Amino acid sequence: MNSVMTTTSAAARGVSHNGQNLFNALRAGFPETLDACAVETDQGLAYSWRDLERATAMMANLLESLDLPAGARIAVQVEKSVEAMMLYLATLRAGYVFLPLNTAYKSAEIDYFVQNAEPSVVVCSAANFGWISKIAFTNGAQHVFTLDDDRTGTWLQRAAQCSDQHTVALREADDLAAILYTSGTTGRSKGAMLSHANLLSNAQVLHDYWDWRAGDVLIHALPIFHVHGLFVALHGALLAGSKMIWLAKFDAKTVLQHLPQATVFMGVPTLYVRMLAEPALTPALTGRMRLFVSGSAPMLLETFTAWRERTGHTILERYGMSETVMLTSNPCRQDARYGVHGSERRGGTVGFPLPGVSLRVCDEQGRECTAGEVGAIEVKGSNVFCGYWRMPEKTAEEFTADGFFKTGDVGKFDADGFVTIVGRSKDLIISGGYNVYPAEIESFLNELPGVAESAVVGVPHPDFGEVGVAVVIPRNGVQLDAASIVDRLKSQLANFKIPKHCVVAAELPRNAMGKVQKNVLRGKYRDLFWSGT
Ligand code: MCA
Ligand code: AMP
Repeated sequence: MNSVMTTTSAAARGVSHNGQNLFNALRAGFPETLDACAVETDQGLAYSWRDLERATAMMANLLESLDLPAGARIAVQVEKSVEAMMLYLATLRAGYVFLPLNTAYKSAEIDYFVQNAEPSVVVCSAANFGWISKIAFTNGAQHVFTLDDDRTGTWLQRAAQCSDQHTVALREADDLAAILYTSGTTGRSKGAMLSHANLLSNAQVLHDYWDWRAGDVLIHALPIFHVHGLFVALHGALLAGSKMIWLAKFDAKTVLQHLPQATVFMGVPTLYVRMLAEPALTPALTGRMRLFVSGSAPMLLETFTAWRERTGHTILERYGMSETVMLTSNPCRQDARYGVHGSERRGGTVGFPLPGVSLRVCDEQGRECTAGEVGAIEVKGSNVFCGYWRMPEKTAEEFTADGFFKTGDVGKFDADGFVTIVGRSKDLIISGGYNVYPAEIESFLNELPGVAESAVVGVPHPDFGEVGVAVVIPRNGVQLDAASIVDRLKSQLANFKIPKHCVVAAELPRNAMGKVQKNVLRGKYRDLFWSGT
């Protein structure tokens, strides 16, 4: 274990890599001593850097043996495991496009993603093979494999027969590395296309900005089907040649047990709220830690303050999106661009634009706001995605004439340069770090028999930060039952999207223009779970 602490990464030693394939850059971060421990799991397994190198080579050879078309998508809906992470790296290595899918998605959701992305290969759990393979083959996939979190499945059986020598596929900077589906405020989900250069440039900026080093040990407790766990956390550790303590699922007590061996932790605010609820959280546990990162959802100032009081550590909050990876960050060490404030982590803000990211706040006329003025956040940089998969019109709509991406977030700069997000122009609920789009839930609700219309709004929640409340209006003469409506939704949608409360009402509040007044509903239900804000 200690050997990892004493090795220097190849990236740190300035070892160069060929081509633009992100995998090459990540592999250049592996330490010289490949036998050192790269990943230790909560199941008691240990993987060396050599294991990562060999297994990704075998899996990449398997992908290449399938004779897939250039740019083939590899869609993956599996439980978190080191092998699932290797499958992601192998997809990069072989030069194909990784398409991760939340394990909570149900058949209607998977059906849409597979129809839209047309993956050549689908990898799923053995338990879901029946229905997923049907969807996959119906939509033209050539191969469906299984992979489970106990190191079983046809994917591993086949990979075990492949050579562990593999030449990394040459890729151009603009070639796609991944597609991440993000829901739309209207219509269906959009696939955000991220290139090797998008991901690599952001990973390198974060490597420097967060002062990653070979001696770091990351507690990896996030899912690996979204940006935070798959890119921000994983790329950070790999580029630095840092060991990961790999937790299959977040559990506050388990994280606390591992804190004394770790130096870096990343989480959404809910994870910090849950750890604060543990009496065992004391400064003694966090003595070796150097960095706690929070993002994906707004962190309440009271959580930020409570964490500092309980542990002596100041959480670093940062802000990003699937379309852009990371955009802003509070500083880890001195940021020379911001003078006396350049080393301050300011609670309630998401910090400064990262080096290489142009971020502006604009009013409705498109003029740049001055410090303190609230407006739309727009961004530009090598981290900004290549567009939405097969949606050129939608892509064009989301960019300004001068090439800035419209984030849909509303915010401001303060006089010292810190960015604060004050709201969203997009109708979005962020619940425990997962995005829930009211329009999607409403469209499912409106399809149910007897439903005339519906509205879904987000309200404060002590654990998830925000949760959905559904207000459903029956058709004339129909009796609706809220509990059975929720049951119907549960059979069709991922569990985190299910409104935590459902009300059957006579009508929706509307303004003079006939538009539903969601702010009135938010006000009405805001104390339903929590009156703490
Ligand atoms: C679970 N449940 C939820 C959520 N998670 N409800 C609302 N919101 C959620 N996030 C519900 C389930 O539906 C279930 O309800 C019950 O809680 C227990 O489910 P379970 O899976 O056991 O929950 P858990 O293990 O306690 O999960 C909570 C969690 C998880 C650990 C906070 O949601 C999580 O890992 N969140 C992190 C998401 C993340 O990585 N986001 C990054 C996105 P029932 O029993 O009624 O069925 S990347 C991003 O946003 C950008 C780019 C960025 O900036 O990073
Ligand atoms: P996603 O669609 O999962 O990429 O979610 C991106 C959205 O998450 C952003 O547009 C923001 O609204 C939100 N977000 C991410 N990080 C933060 C943060 N630190 N504070 C507030 N909102 C955030």
